[in-house]
Amino acid sequence: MKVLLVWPRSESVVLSDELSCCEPLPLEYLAGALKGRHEVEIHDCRLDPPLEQRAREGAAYDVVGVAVPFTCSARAAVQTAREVKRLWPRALLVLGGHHPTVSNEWFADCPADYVILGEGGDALRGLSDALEQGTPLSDVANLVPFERFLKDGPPPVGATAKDVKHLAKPDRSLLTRHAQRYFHSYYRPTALIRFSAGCPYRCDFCILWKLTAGRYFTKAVDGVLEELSEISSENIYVVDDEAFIVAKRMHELADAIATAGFRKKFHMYIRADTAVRNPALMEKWRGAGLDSVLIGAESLEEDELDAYKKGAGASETVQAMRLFHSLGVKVRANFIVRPDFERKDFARVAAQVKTLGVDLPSFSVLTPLPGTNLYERVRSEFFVDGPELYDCYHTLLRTKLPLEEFYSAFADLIQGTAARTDVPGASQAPVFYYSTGSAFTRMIQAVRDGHKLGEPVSGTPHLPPAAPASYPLPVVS
Ligand code: B12
Ligand code: SF4
Repeated sequence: MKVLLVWPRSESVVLSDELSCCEPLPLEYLAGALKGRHEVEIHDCRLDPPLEQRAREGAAYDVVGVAVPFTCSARAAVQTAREVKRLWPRALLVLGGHHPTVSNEWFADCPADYVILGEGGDALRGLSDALEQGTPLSDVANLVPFERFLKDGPPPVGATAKDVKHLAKPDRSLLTRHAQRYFHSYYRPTALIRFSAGCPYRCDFCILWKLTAGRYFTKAVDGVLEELSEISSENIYVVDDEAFIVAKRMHELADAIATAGFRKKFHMYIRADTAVRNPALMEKWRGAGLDSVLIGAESLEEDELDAYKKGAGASETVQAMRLFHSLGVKVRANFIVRPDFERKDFARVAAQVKTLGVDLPSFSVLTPLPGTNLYERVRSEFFVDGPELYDCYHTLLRTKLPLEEFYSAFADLIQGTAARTDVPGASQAPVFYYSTGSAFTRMIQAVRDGHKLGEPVSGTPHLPPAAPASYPLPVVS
Protein backbone atom coordinates (compact mmCIF):
# COMPACT_ATOMS: atom_id res chain seq x y z
CA MET A 1 0.00 0.00 0.00
CA LYS A 2 1.12 3.59 -0.60
CA VAL A 3 0.79 5.58 2.62
CA LEU A 4 1.20 9.33 3.11
CA LEU A 5 1.59 10.71 6.66
CA VAL A 6 0.89 14.41 7.10
CA TRP A 7 1.95 16.74 9.94
CA PRO A 8 -0.25 19.87 9.97
CA ARG A 9 1.01 23.43 10.14
CA SER A 10 1.07 24.93 13.65
CA GLU A 11 -2.08 26.69 14.79
CA SER A 12 -0.64 28.25 17.91
CA VAL A 13 -0.10 31.96 17.48
CA VAL A 14 2.14 32.21 20.55
CA LEU A 15 4.66 29.36 20.51
CA SER A 16 5.23 29.71 16.78
CA ASP A 17 7.50 27.78 14.42
CA GLU A 18 9.96 30.67 14.75
CA LEU A 19 10.60 29.55 18.34
CA SER A 20 10.48 25.78 17.94
CA CYS A 21 10.01 23.53 14.93
CA CYS A 22 10.61 19.91 15.86
CA GLU A 23 10.83 16.77 13.79
CA PRO A 24 7.46 14.90 13.73
CA LEU A 25 8.78 11.93 15.71
CA PRO A 26 5.27 10.37 15.99
CA LEU A 27 5.10 9.99 12.20
CA GLU A 28 8.58 8.47 12.11
CA TYR A 29 7.35 5.89 14.64
CA LEU A 30 4.42 5.06 12.34
CA ALA A 31 6.74 4.82 9.33
CA GLY A 32 8.97 2.47 11.34
CA ALA A 33 6.01 0.16 11.96
CA LEU A 34 5.20 0.01 8.22
CA LYS A 35 8.80 -0.35 7.06
CA GLY A 36 9.43 -3.21 4.65
CA ARG A 37 5.70 -3.89 4.17
CA HIS A 38 4.27 -0.67 2.77
CA GLU A 39 5.59 2.37 0.91
CA VAL A 40 5.54 5.44 3.17
CA GLU A 41 6.11 9.17 2.61
CA ILE A 42 5.95 11.95 5.20
CA HIS A 43 4.73 15.45 4.43
CA ASP A 44 5.49 18.25 6.89
CA CYS A 45 3.10 21.14 6.18
CA ARG A 46 5.41 23.50 8.09
CA LEU A 47 8.34 22.96 5.72
CA ASP A 48 7.22 21.17 2.56
CA PRO A 49 5.56 22.84 -0.47
CA PRO A 50 1.72 22.75 -0.44
CA LEU A 51 0.17 19.26 -0.58
CA GLU A 52 -1.39 20.19 -3.91
CA GLN A 53 2.04 20.03 -5.53
CA ARG A 54 2.26 16.30 -4.74
CA ALA A 55 -1.10 15.71 -6.42
CA ARG A 56 -0.06 17.85 -9.43
CA GLU A 57 3.07 15.73 -9.79
CA GLY A 58 0.87 12.62 -9.98
CA ALA A 59 1.36 11.19 -6.49
CA ALA A 60 -1.46 8.87 -5.40
CA TYR A 61 -2.02 7.09 -2.08
CA ASP A 62 -4.14 4.25 -0.69
CA VAL A 63 -4.04 5.62 2.85
CA VAL A 64 -3.42 9.16 4.11
CA GLY A 65 -2.88 9.72 7.82
CA VAL A 66 -3.27 13.22 9.26
CA ALA A 67 -1.76 13.95 12.68
CA VAL A 68 -3.56 15.99 15.32
CA PRO A 69 -0.68 16.38 17.76
CA PHE A 70 -2.21 19.00 20.08
CA THR A 71 -5.73 20.22 20.84
CA CYS A 72 -4.62 23.60 19.53
CA SER A 73 -3.80 22.02 16.15
CA ALA A 74 -7.32 20.56 15.70
CA ARG A 75 -8.50 23.29 13.31
CA ALA A 76 -5.34 23.13 11.20
CA ALA A 77 -5.59 19.33 11.07
CA VAL A 78 -9.24 19.45 9.97
CA GLN A 79 -8.34 21.92 7.19
CA THR A 80 -5.51 19.60 6.13
CA ALA A 81 -7.90 16.63 6.17
CA ARG A 82 -10.31 18.51 3.88
CA GLU A 83 -7.48 19.31 1.49
CA VAL A 84 -6.40 15.64 1.49
CA LYS A 85 -9.97 14.50 0.71
CA ARG A 86 -10.15 16.99 -2.17
CA LEU A 87 -6.81 15.91 -3.64
CA TRP A 88 -7.09 12.13 -3.09
CA PRO A 89 -10.83 11.34 -2.71
CA ARG A 90 -10.25 7.58 -3.06
CA ALA A 91 -7.61 7.32 -0.36
CA LEU A 92 -8.66 6.13 3.10
CA LEU A 93 -8.30 9.14 5.39
CA VAL A 94 -7.21 8.35 8.96
CA LEU A 95 -6.70 10.72 11.90
CA GLY A 96 -4.41 9.99 14.83
CA GLY A 97 -2.30 11.64 17.50
CA HIS A 98 -2.63 13.01 20.99
CA HIS A 99 -5.81 15.06 20.61
CA PRO A 100 -8.11 12.39 19.07
CA THR A 101 -6.75 9.90 21.61
CA VAL A 102 -8.28 12.00 24.39
CA SER A 103 -11.11 13.98 22.76
CA ASN A 104 -13.57 14.07 19.85
CA GLU A 105 -14.18 17.80 20.12
CA TRP A 106 -13.61 20.18 17.18
CA PHE A 107 -13.92 17.45 14.52
CA ALA A 108 -17.56 17.92 13.52
CA ASP A 109 -16.76 19.05 9.95
CA CYS A 110 -13.84 16.70 9.33
CA PRO A 111 -14.13 14.30 6.35
CA ALA A 112 -12.03 11.49 7.95
CA ASP A 113 -12.92 7.80 7.50
CA TYR A 114 -11.21 6.35 10.58
CA VAL A 115 -9.42 7.36 13.76
CA ILE A 116 -6.48 5.49 15.28
CA LEU A 117 -6.22 5.75 19.05
CA GLY A 118 -3.00 5.79 21.10
CA GLU A 119 0.37 4.53 19.84
CA GLY A 120 -0.56 4.15 16.20
CA GLY A 121 2.04 1.90 14.54
CA ASP A 122 0.34 -1.48 15.04
CA ALA A 123 -3.09 -0.17 14.05
CA LEU A 124 -1.81 1.59 10.94
CA ARG A 125 0.07 -1.53 9.90
CA GLY A 126 -3.03 -3.63 10.61
CA LEU A 127 -5.15 -1.26 8.52
CA SER A 128 -2.70 -1.24 5.59
CA ASP A 129 -2.29 -5.03 5.71
CA ALA A 130 -6.06 -5.54 5.84
CA LEU A 131 -6.63 -3.24 2.84
CA GLU A 132 -3.98 -5.12 0.88
CA GLN A 133 -5.34 -8.54 1.81
CA GLY A 134 -9.01 -7.56 1.61
CA THR A 135 -9.70 -8.64 5.21
CA PRO A 136 -12.15 -6.75 7.46
CA LEU A 137 -10.95 -3.50 9.00
CA SER A 138 -13.19 -4.19 11.99
CA ASP A 139 -10.57 -6.71 13.19
CA VAL A 140 -7.92 -4.00 13.61
CA ALA A 141 -7.46 -3.02 17.27
CA ASN A 142 -7.63 0.69 18.16
CA LEU A 143 -9.05 1.60 14.73
CA VAL A 144 -12.44 3.32 15.05
CA PRO A 145 -14.82 4.36 12.25
CA PHE A 146 -14.96 8.15 12.26
CA GLU A 147 -18.76 8.36 12.67
CA ARG A 148 -18.58 6.19 15.77
CA PHE A 149 -15.73 8.27 17.15
CA LEU A 150 -17.77 11.45 16.66
CA LYS A 151 -20.78 9.90 18.40
CA ASP A 152 -19.12 8.02 21.29
CA GLY A 153 -15.77 9.78 21.68
CA PRO A 154 -12.52 8.00 22.51
CA PRO A 155 -12.41 5.34 25.26
CA PRO A 156 -11.19 6.40 28.73
CA VAL A 157 -7.65 7.79 28.59
CA GLY A 158 -5.15 4.98 29.07
CA ALA A 159 -7.36 2.26 27.59
CA THR A 160 -4.97 1.97 24.62
CA ALA A 161 -1.72 2.18 26.66
CA LYS A 162 1.16 0.19 25.17
CA ASP A 163 4.65 -0.63 26.40
CA VAL A 164 7.10 1.36 24.24
CA LYS A 165 9.57 -1.55 24.47
CA HIS A 166 7.57 -3.39 21.83
CA LEU A 167 7.23 -0.53 19.33
CA ALA A 168 9.13 -0.60 16.05
CA LYS A 169 12.11 1.75 15.84
CA PRO A 170 11.25 5.12 14.26
CA ASP A 171 12.26 5.49 10.62
CA ARG A 172 14.19 8.77 10.49
CA SER A 173 15.38 8.25 6.92
CA LEU A 174 12.17 9.73 5.48
CA LEU A 175 12.87 13.23 6.76
CA THR A 176 16.60 13.62 6.21
CA ARG A 177 15.69 16.43 3.78
CA HIS A 178 14.65 18.58 6.76
CA ALA A 179 17.10 17.31 9.40
CA GLN A 180 19.07 20.58 9.37
CA ARG A 181 15.90 22.68 9.74
CA TYR A 182 14.33 21.06 12.79
CA PHE A 183 15.19 22.96 15.95
CA HIS A 184 14.09 23.59 19.50
CA SER A 185 15.10 26.77 21.29
CA TYR A 186 18.84 27.23 20.75
CA TYR A 187 19.34 23.61 19.76
CA ARG A 188 19.69 24.18 16.04
CA PRO A 189 19.40 21.65 14.51
CA THR A 190 18.05 19.04 16.87
CA ALA A 191 16.72 15.49 16.67
CA LEU A 192 14.02 14.01 18.93
CA ILE A 193 14.19 10.68 20.74
CA ARG A 194 12.14 8.81 23.33
CA PHE A 195 13.74 6.70 26.09
CA SER A 196 10.56 6.04 28.13
CA ALA A 197 6.87 6.88 28.38
CA GLY A 198 4.59 7.70 31.28
CA CYS A 199 5.10 8.91 34.80
CA PRO A 200 4.36 7.37 38.20
CA TYR A 201 3.20 10.72 39.65
CA ARG A 202 -0.37 12.00 39.53
CA CYS A 203 -0.39 15.74 38.89
CA ASP A 204 -3.92 17.05 38.64
CA PHE A 205 -3.40 19.10 35.46
CA CYS A 206 -1.36 16.45 33.64
CA ILE A 207 -2.48 13.86 31.06
CA LEU A 208 0.82 12.01 30.73
CA TRP A 209 0.39 9.55 33.61
CA LYS A 210 -3.09 8.76 32.36
CA LEU A 211 -2.00 8.02 28.79
CA THR A 212 0.01 5.04 30.00
CA ALA A 213 -2.68 4.05 32.55
CA GLY A 214 -0.36 4.96 35.39
CA ARG A 215 2.48 2.72 34.14
CA TYR A 216 6.07 3.71 33.42
CA PHE A 217 7.48 2.09 30.27
CA THR A 218 11.13 2.10 29.27
CA LYS A 219 12.99 1.24 26.07
CA ALA A 220 15.87 -1.23 26.16
CA VAL A 221 19.31 0.37 26.50
CA ASP A 222 20.52 -1.39 23.32
CA GLY A 223 17.57 -0.02 21.37
CA VAL A 224 18.33 3.52 22.53
CA LEU A 225 21.98 3.17 21.50
CA GLU A 226 20.94 1.85 18.09
CA GLU A 227 18.69 4.88 17.57
CA LEU A 228 21.40 7.29 18.72
CA SER A 229 23.82 5.76 16.24
CA GLU A 230 21.41 6.63 13.42
CA ILE A 231 21.10 10.30 14.43
CA SER A 232 23.62 12.69 12.94
CA SER A 233 22.57 15.75 14.96
CA GLU A 234 24.72 16.60 17.97
CA ASN A 235 21.67 17.99 19.79
CA ILE A 236 19.13 15.51 21.12
CA TYR A 237 15.79 16.53 22.62
CA VAL A 238 14.58 13.63 24.78
CA VAL A 239 10.78 13.86 24.78
CA ASP A 240 10.15 11.54 27.76
CA ASP A 241 7.60 12.68 30.30
CA GLU A 242 10.20 12.08 33.05
CA ALA A 243 13.31 10.31 31.83
CA PHE A 244 15.01 9.59 35.16
CA ILE A 245 12.37 7.62 37.08
CA VAL A 246 14.36 4.35 37.17
CA ALA A 247 17.76 5.51 38.44
CA LYS A 248 19.54 2.16 37.96
CA ARG A 249 18.58 2.01 34.30
CA MET A 250 19.60 5.63 33.74
CA HIS A 251 23.02 4.88 35.29
CA GLU A 252 23.35 2.00 32.79
CA LEU A 253 22.25 4.18 29.89
CA ALA A 254 24.69 6.98 30.76
CA ASP A 255 27.50 4.43 31.07
CA ALA A 256 26.56 2.85 27.75
CA ILE A 257 26.44 6.26 26.02
CA ALA A 258 29.86 7.19 27.42
CA THR A 259 31.37 3.80 26.52
CA ALA A 260 30.00 4.00 22.98
CA GLY A 261 31.74 7.38 22.65
CA PHE A 262 28.70 9.45 21.60
CA ARG A 263 29.32 13.20 21.67
CA LYS A 264 25.77 14.49 22.10
CA LYS A 265 24.09 17.38 23.92
CA PHE A 266 20.91 16.19 25.62
CA HIS A 267 17.90 18.30 26.64
CA MET A 268 15.69 16.30 29.04
CA TYR A 269 12.62 16.60 31.27
CA ILE A 270 13.12 15.83 34.98
CA ARG A 271 11.33 16.44 38.26
CA ALA A 272 13.26 18.55 40.76
CA ASP A 273 12.89 15.91 43.49
CA THR A 274 14.21 13.15 41.20
CA ALA A 275 17.34 15.23 40.58
CA VAL A 276 17.81 16.06 44.26
CA ARG A 277 17.53 12.38 45.20
CA ASN A 278 20.09 11.34 42.58
CA PRO A 279 22.98 13.85 42.48
CA ALA A 280 25.53 11.21 41.38
CA LEU A 281 23.26 10.22 38.49
CA MET A 282 22.98 13.86 37.43
CA GLU A 283 26.75 14.19 37.50
CA LYS A 284 27.13 11.04 35.43
CA TRP A 285 24.63 12.35 32.88
CA ARG A 286 26.50 15.66 32.74
CA GLY A 287 29.49 13.57 31.68
CA ALA A 288 27.36 11.69 29.13
CA GLY A 289 26.24 14.98 27.53
CA LEU A 290 23.33 16.37 29.58
CA ASP A 291 23.27 20.03 28.51
CA SER A 292 19.96 21.32 29.88
CA VAL A 293 16.90 20.13 31.74
CA LEU A 294 13.27 21.16 31.82
CA ILE A 295 11.78 21.16 35.30
CA GLY A 296 8.07 21.58 35.90
CA ALA A 297 8.57 23.82 38.94
CA GLU A 298 4.94 25.00 38.67
CA SER A 299 5.10 27.19 41.80
CA LEU A 300 7.13 27.95 44.90
CA GLU A 301 3.96 28.15 47.02
CA GLU A 302 3.27 24.94 48.98
CA ASP A 303 -0.52 25.37 48.89
CA GLU A 304 -0.47 25.67 45.10
CA LEU A 305 1.80 22.61 44.78
CA ASP A 306 -0.57 20.66 47.02
CA ALA A 307 -3.56 21.72 44.94
CA TYR A 308 -1.78 20.48 41.80
CA LYS A 309 -0.98 17.17 43.58
CA LYS A 310 2.62 17.69 42.53
CA GLY A 311 3.99 15.42 45.23
CA ALA A 312 7.07 17.61 45.81
CA GLY A 313 7.86 20.82 47.66
CA ALA A 314 9.33 24.17 46.67
CA SER A 315 12.59 23.47 48.51
CA GLU A 316 13.32 20.67 46.03
CA THR A 317 13.16 23.15 43.16
CA VAL A 318 15.62 25.41 44.98
CA GLN A 319 17.98 22.50 45.64
CA ALA A 320 17.71 21.19 42.08
CA MET A 321 18.61 24.64 40.72
CA ARG A 322 21.73 24.67 42.89
CA LEU A 323 22.66 21.14 41.85
CA PHE A 324 22.31 21.78 38.13
CA HIS A 325 24.13 25.10 38.30
CA SER A 326 26.99 23.48 40.19
CA LEU A 327 27.20 20.91 37.39
CA GLY A 328 26.97 23.50 34.61
CA VAL A 329 23.65 22.16 33.35
CA LYS A 330 21.24 24.88 32.16
CA VAL A 331 17.72 24.86 33.60
CA ARG A 332 14.49 25.70 31.89
CA ALA A 333 11.86 25.83 34.63
CA ASN A 334 8.17 26.19 33.94
CA PHE A 335 5.80 28.04 36.27
CA ILE A 336 2.01 27.96 36.28
CA VAL A 337 0.10 31.22 35.98
CA ARG A 338 -3.29 30.78 37.62
CA PRO A 339 -6.37 32.54 36.24
CA ASP A 340 -6.98 33.98 39.71
CA PHE A 341 -3.58 35.74 39.73
CA GLU A 342 -3.60 39.38 40.75
CA ARG A 343 -0.84 41.90 39.98
CA LYS A 344 0.93 40.98 43.22
CA ASP A 345 1.05 37.30 42.20
CA PHE A 346 2.64 38.10 38.84
CA ALA A 347 5.21 40.26 40.69
CA ARG A 348 5.91 37.47 43.19
CA VAL A 349 6.53 34.88 40.47
CA ALA A 350 8.81 37.28 38.57
CA ALA A 351 10.86 37.88 41.73
CA GLN A 352 11.06 34.15 42.51
CA VAL A 353 12.24 33.30 39.00
CA LYS A 354 15.00 35.90 39.26
CA THR A 355 16.07 34.78 42.73
CA LEU A 356 16.24 31.17 41.58
CA GLY A 357 18.42 32.18 38.63
CA VAL A 358 16.42 30.15 36.11
CA ASP A 359 18.31 30.12 32.80
CA LEU A 360 15.22 29.81 30.62
CA PRO A 361 12.03 30.63 32.52
CA SER A 362 8.77 29.64 30.86
CA PHE A 363 5.17 29.99 31.95
CA SER A 364 1.91 28.18 31.28
CA VAL A 365 -1.53 29.46 32.10
CA LEU A 366 -3.26 26.75 34.14
CA THR A 367 -4.97 24.96 31.27
CA PRO A 368 -7.50 22.16 31.76
CA LEU A 369 -6.23 19.96 28.92
CA PRO A 370 -8.78 17.38 27.66
CA GLY A 371 -8.74 14.12 29.60
CA THR A 372 -7.03 15.47 32.72
CA ASN A 373 -8.64 15.32 36.15
CA LEU A 374 -8.57 19.11 36.21
CA TYR A 375 -10.54 19.21 32.93
CA GLU A 376 -13.21 16.84 34.20
CA ARG A 377 -13.65 19.01 37.29
CA VAL A 378 -13.77 22.51 35.81
CA ARG A 379 -15.04 21.99 32.25
CA SER A 380 -18.46 23.32 33.17
CA GLU A 381 -16.87 26.59 34.34
CA PHE A 382 -15.30 27.62 31.01
CA PHE A 383 -16.40 31.11 30.00
CA VAL A 384 -14.74 30.89 26.60
CA ASP A 385 -13.71 27.97 24.39
CA GLY A 386 -12.00 27.09 21.12
CA PRO A 387 -9.11 24.74 20.29
CA GLU A 388 -6.63 27.60 19.87
CA LEU A 389 -7.05 28.41 23.58
CA TYR A 390 -5.45 25.10 24.61
CA ASP A 391 -1.90 26.29 23.93
CA CYS A 392 -1.12 27.03 27.61
CA TYR A 393 -0.89 30.77 26.85
CA HIS A 394 -4.64 31.41 27.16
CA THR A 395 -7.22 31.04 29.87
CA LEU A 396 -10.45 29.09 29.60
CA LEU A 397 -11.42 29.97 33.15
CA ARG A 398 -12.50 33.37 34.39
CA THR A 399 -9.70 35.61 35.60
CA LYS A 400 -9.73 37.74 38.73
CA LEU A 401 -8.10 40.64 36.88
CA PRO A 402 -10.00 42.14 33.95
CA LEU A 403 -9.11 39.87 30.99
CA GLU A 404 -7.02 42.44 29.07
CA GLU A 405 -5.11 43.30 32.21
CA PHE A 406 -4.47 39.60 32.92
CA TYR A 407 -2.91 39.11 29.48
CA SER A 408 -0.94 42.33 29.80
CA ALA A 409 0.47 41.24 33.19
CA PHE A 410 1.25 37.80 31.73
CA ALA A 411 3.11 39.36 28.77
CA ASP A 412 5.05 41.61 31.19
CA LEU A 413 6.00 38.56 33.25
CA ILE A 414 7.38 36.69 30.23
CA GLN A 415 9.17 39.79 28.94
CA GLY A 416 10.51 40.85 32.32
CA THR A 417 12.04 37.46 33.15
CA ALA A 418 13.25 36.51 29.67
CA ALA A 419 16.71 34.99 29.49
CA ARG A 420 19.74 37.20 28.94
CA THR A 421 22.57 34.71 29.48
CA ASP A 422 25.51 34.13 27.22
CA VAL A 423 24.40 31.00 25.40
CA PRO A 424 26.29 30.84 22.08
CA GLY A 425 24.24 32.28 19.25
CA ALA A 426 21.76 33.99 21.57
CA SER A 427 21.02 37.66 21.09
CA GLN A 428 21.85 40.13 23.85
CA ALA A 429 18.31 41.48 24.07
CA PRO A 430 15.74 39.67 26.23
CA VAL A 431 14.77 36.49 24.46
CA PHE A 432 12.48 33.52 24.90
CA TYR A 433 13.75 30.13 23.83
CA TYR A 434 16.74 32.10 22.49
CA SER A 435 14.65 33.31 19.61
CA THR A 436 16.25 35.19 16.77
CA GLY A 437 15.07 38.35 15.00
CA SER A 438 11.77 39.77 16.16
CA ALA A 439 10.07 36.42 16.92
CA PHE A 440 9.97 37.24 20.64
CA THR A 441 8.31 40.64 19.99
CA ARG A 442 5.62 38.88 17.94
CA MET A 443 5.15 36.28 20.67
CA ILE A 444 4.67 38.96 23.36
CA GLN A 445 2.15 40.82 21.20
CA ALA A 446 0.21 37.57 20.67
CA VAL A 447 0.08 37.07 24.46
CA ARG A 448 -1.17 40.65 24.98
CA ASP A 449 -3.87 40.03 22.37
CA GLY A 450 -5.00 36.83 24.14
CA HIS A 451 -8.40 38.29 25.06
CA LYS A 452 -9.32 38.48 21.36
CA LEU A 453 -9.29 34.69 20.86
CA GLY A 454 -12.02 32.10 21.46
CA GLU A 455 -15.78 31.89 21.40
CA PRO A 456 -17.86 32.82 24.46
CA VAL A 457 -19.50 29.84 26.14
CA SER A 458 -23.23 30.32 26.58
CA GLY A 459 -25.64 27.94 28.26
CA THR A 460 -24.59 24.55 29.55
CA PRO A 461 -21.57 23.24 27.69
CA HIS A 462 -21.56 19.73 26.26
CA LEU A 463 -19.84 17.53 28.81
CA PRO A 464 -17.81 14.57 27.56
CA PRO A 465 -18.14 11.26 29.43
CA ALA A 466 -16.39 11.25 32.79
CA ALA A 467 -13.08 9.41 33.12
CA PRO A 468 -13.00 6.36 35.41
CA ALA A 469 -12.59 7.36 39.03
CA SER A 470 -9.45 5.37 39.76
CA TYR A 471 -6.33 4.34 37.91
CA PRO A 472 -3.90 1.53 38.73
CA LEU A 473 -1.20 2.26 41.27
CA PRO A 474 2.20 3.29 39.88
CA VAL A 475 4.17 0.45 38.39
CA VAL A 476 7.83 1.26 37.88
CA SER A 477 9.37 -1.17 35.42
C1 B12 B 1 7.96 17.04 22.11
C2 B12 B 1 6.68 17.75 22.49
C3 B12 B 1 6.50 19.05 21.99
C4 B12 B 1 7.48 19.74 21.06
C5 B12 B 1 7.17 19.54 19.59
C6 B12 B 1 6.71 18.22 19.12
C7 B12 B 1 6.78 18.18 17.60
N1 B12 B 1 7.28 17.13 17.05
O1 B12 B 1 6.44 19.10 16.92
C8 B12 B 1 7.22 21.23 21.39
C9 B12 B 1 8.14 21.64 22.50
C10 B12 B 1 7.40 22.21 20.24
C11 B12 B 1 5.80 21.14 21.89
C12 B12 B 1 4.96 22.21 21.90
C13 B12 B 1 3.68 22.21 22.43
N2 B12 B 1 3.15 21.21 23.16
CO1 B12 B 1 3.96 19.45 23.34
N3 B12 B 1 4.63 17.74 23.69
C14 B12 B 1 5.71 17.14 23.32
C15 B12 B 1 5.80 15.78 24.03
C16 B12 B 1 6.68 15.97 25.25
C17 B12 B 1 6.31 14.60 23.24
C18 B12 B 1 5.60 14.36 21.89
C19 B12 B 1 6.21 13.16 21.23
O2 B12 B 1 6.99 13.30 20.30
N4 B12 B 1 5.92 11.97 21.76
C20 B12 B 1 6.47 10.73 21.25
C21 B12 B 1 5.56 10.16 20.16
C22 B12 B 1 6.21 8.97 19.49
O3 B12 B 1 4.36 9.74 20.75
P1 B12 B 1 2.94 10.35 20.37
O4 B12 B 1 3.07 11.80 20.11
O5 B12 B 1 1.97 9.93 21.37
O6 B12 B 1 2.60 9.62 18.97
C23 B12 B 1 2.00 8.36 18.89
C24 B12 B 1 0.46 8.42 18.87
O7 B12 B 1 -0.09 9.63 19.32
C25 B12 B 1 0.09 8.10 17.45
N5 B12 B 1 0.04 9.19 16.47
C26 B12 B 1 0.62 10.40 16.51
N6 B12 B 1 0.38 11.07 15.38
C27 B12 B 1 -0.35 10.27 14.57
C28 B12 B 1 -0.85 10.48 13.29
C29 B12 B 1 -1.57 9.45 12.69
C30 B12 B 1 -2.08 9.65 11.30
C31 B12 B 1 -1.80 8.23 13.37
C32 B12 B 1 -2.55 7.14 12.71
C33 B12 B 1 -1.31 8.04 14.68
C34 B12 B 1 -0.57 9.06 15.27
O8 B12 B 1 1.13 7.22 17.06
C35 B12 B 1 2.37 7.78 17.53
C36 B12 B 1 3.44 6.73 17.55
O9 B12 B 1 3.13 5.65 18.38
C37 B12 B 1 4.30 15.55 24.41
C38 B12 B 1 4.08 14.65 25.61
C39 B12 B 1 3.92 13.21 25.20
N7 B12 B 1 4.27 12.32 26.06
O10 B12 B 1 3.46 12.89 24.12
C40 B12 B 1 3.82 16.98 24.61
C41 B12 B 1 2.36 17.31 24.33
C42 B12 B 1 1.90 16.63 23.08
N8 B12 B 1 2.41 18.77 24.13
C43 B12 B 1 1.42 19.40 24.63
C44 B12 B 1 1.19 20.80 24.54
C45 B12 B 1 0.02 21.35 25.33
C46 B12 B 1 2.00 21.61 23.75
C47 B12 B 1 1.77 23.08 23.45
C48 B12 B 1 0.35 23.40 23.04
C49 B12 B 1 2.07 23.83 24.75
C50 B12 B 1 3.19 24.72 24.87
N9 B12 B 1 2.85 25.95 25.07
O11 B12 B 1 4.34 24.31 24.81
C51 B12 B 1 2.78 23.38 22.32
C52 B12 B 1 2.11 23.47 20.93
C53 B12 B 1 3.07 23.88 19.85
C54 B12 B 1 2.47 24.18 18.52
N10 B12 B 1 3.33 24.42 17.61
O12 B12 B 1 1.29 24.22 18.30
C55 B12 B 1 0.45 18.45 25.31
C56 B12 B 1 -0.79 18.24 24.43
C57 B12 B 1 -2.07 18.32 25.18
C58 B12 B 1 -3.19 18.76 24.29
N11 B12 B 1 -4.36 18.26 24.57
O13 B12 B 1 -3.02 19.55 23.40
C59 B12 B 1 1.35 17.18 25.53
C60 B12 B 1 0.60 15.86 25.56
C61 B12 B 1 2.09 17.40 26.86
C62 B12 B 1 1.23 17.71 28.04
N12 B12 B 1 1.76 18.44 28.95
O14 B12 B 1 0.10 17.34 28.19
N13 B12 B 1 5.50 19.90 22.33
S1 SF4 C 1 5.57 14.81 37.30
FE1 SF4 C 1 5.34 15.78 35.28
S2 SF4 C 1 4.84 14.12 33.84
FE2 SF4 C 1 4.54 13.34 35.94
S3 SF4 C 1 2.37 13.61 36.36
FE3 SF4 C 1 3.43 15.44 37.12
S4 SF4 C 1 3.45 16.95 35.46
FE4 SF4 C 1 2.90 14.92 34.59
